[in-house]
Amino acid sequence: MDVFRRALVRPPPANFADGLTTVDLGVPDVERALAEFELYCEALERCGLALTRLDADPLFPDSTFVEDTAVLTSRGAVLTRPGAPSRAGEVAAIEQALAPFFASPARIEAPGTVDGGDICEAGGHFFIGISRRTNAEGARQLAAHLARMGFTSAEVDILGVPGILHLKSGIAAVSARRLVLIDALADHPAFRSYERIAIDPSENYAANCVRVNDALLVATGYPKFEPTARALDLEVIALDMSEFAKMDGGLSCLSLRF
Ligand code: CIR
Repeated sequence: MDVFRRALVRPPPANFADGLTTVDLGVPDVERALAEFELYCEALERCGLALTRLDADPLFPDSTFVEDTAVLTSRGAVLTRPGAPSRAGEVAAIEQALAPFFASPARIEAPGTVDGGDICEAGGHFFIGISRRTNAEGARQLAAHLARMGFTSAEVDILGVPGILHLKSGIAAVSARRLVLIDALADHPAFRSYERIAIDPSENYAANCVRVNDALLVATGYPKFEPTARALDLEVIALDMSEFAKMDGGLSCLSLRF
């Protein structure tokens, strides 16, 4: 797995509750979301990452979910074109913030759309989810950019998979060869050659865990997954994601790691 040294983060704005959501978990409490966000940032720092913190931006209520605006690799960056029109303007600030670290990033062009949440890397191979946010043209452009950098990729169509917004709502790579998967994705041919760790269907949200160097960030409140996570020989850092879950967000969405 790549060693991460930095991450880009952005706190939720005061109007966070005006963002997009498909779930019915209630209205997020912004004060509480900010407290969860701070603990998330502390966890990344404990993993050795230096954080670039952008200011909150009320023009974009979903802008705390920075992961969707770029695909960062060890060999270059691709700025995305988010699939939700209300989020398209989020990319400009991210482009500026990444400029010191990534010279001449590639970008997804219209009519392509890609949300970073649909992209999962496992040891130099990228799974690209086709979803309501990432379309076939966006996937094609991204695959070509990745190929130019020397990476391989495979598409995974999640349009028929109920209950997940992005591919990474249902999958995480905990090592180059080992994936955590929800049941609905477990038998997909793209994952056949991997060691697969199953998520109990009552705990699908737990699939969005994040490997950061020698640690695994997991969401609190998933008692079936927690012992599995603890058996992986990684430091497990459990974080409360209650307010972000209300807006369809998970652990991976809150940072761009590189
Ligand atoms: C959205 O609908 O775009 C946000 N409310 C949630 C985005 C979550 N991002 C992610 O899973 N990568």
